[in-house]
Amino acid sequence: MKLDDITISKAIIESWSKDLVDSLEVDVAIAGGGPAGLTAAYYLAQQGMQVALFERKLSIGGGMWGGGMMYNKCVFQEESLKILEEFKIRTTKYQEGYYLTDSLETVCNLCSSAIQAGVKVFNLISVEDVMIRREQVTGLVLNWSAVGLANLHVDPLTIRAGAVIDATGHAAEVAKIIVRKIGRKLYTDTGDLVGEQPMWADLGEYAIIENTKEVYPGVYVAGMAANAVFGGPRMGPIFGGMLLSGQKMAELLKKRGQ
Ligand code: 48F
Repeated sequence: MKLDDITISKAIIESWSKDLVDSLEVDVAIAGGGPAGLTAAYYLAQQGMQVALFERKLSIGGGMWGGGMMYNKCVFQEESLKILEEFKIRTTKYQEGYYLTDSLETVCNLCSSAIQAGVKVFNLISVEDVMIRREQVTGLVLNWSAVGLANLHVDPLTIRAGAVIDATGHAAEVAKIIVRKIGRKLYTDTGDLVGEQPMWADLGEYAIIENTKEVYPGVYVAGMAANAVFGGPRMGPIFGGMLLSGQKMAELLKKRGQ
């Protein structure tokens, strides 16, 4: 059969546009496609929720690809083994309590499981603002990452969401936008971002679970963003906390009836 170039273009444009139109009103919108965002997205979709995830970069996976200092291995603790099994990510035991995965396999499996569970992933799109109605975040304001990179003056588009998850990692970008736009009103001691603490894997990994919670009406923080907002330590290339944080987020939103 002869191939028609225009049909190829039409197929892509129509199908992608439909995905975005279908995602203009979702149960949960996630900013950031690192390990925490992908894990939350997967479990939320498994619960039957409509989930859209927006990732600034071309590639999904955030800080996982490079393992530790570009050695592409990730370390996981015992508590995260069940989640790794769920994603069919293979582990090898290094010693009691320490497990290794191939970082590339880890990202690929998290991503493909999320998409196959029904998550709509939009890469190359940045969250640049939030929509607030009556002191509640009700959606995200989006633009092409390329627009920001090229410093172009192009207005964004908006989507509505029952809940927003800030899974933007160290930068905690959604929480930062809220403080910038409406002042120090976060559910932290100062109302502002407390800021992440120096590296301490043991404390950081446990703090991140505790810090995975609502940070402003309608906005929840997961992954490294949770420690950046509430003031927990960073933890480097151990990643169990990110997956456990994503899983906890899905449980929280289920309880909230989102
Ligand atoms: O940084 P990232 O991997 O966050 P995470 O899921 O995991 C943290 C670990 O990778 C590591 C660590 C473990 O010890 O500390 O850093 O919490 O993924 C965050 C993703 O969010 C994207 C960013 O490109 C990255 O892929 N992102 C950041 N800001 C925006 C964004 C934004 N405004 N809009 C869309 N995506």
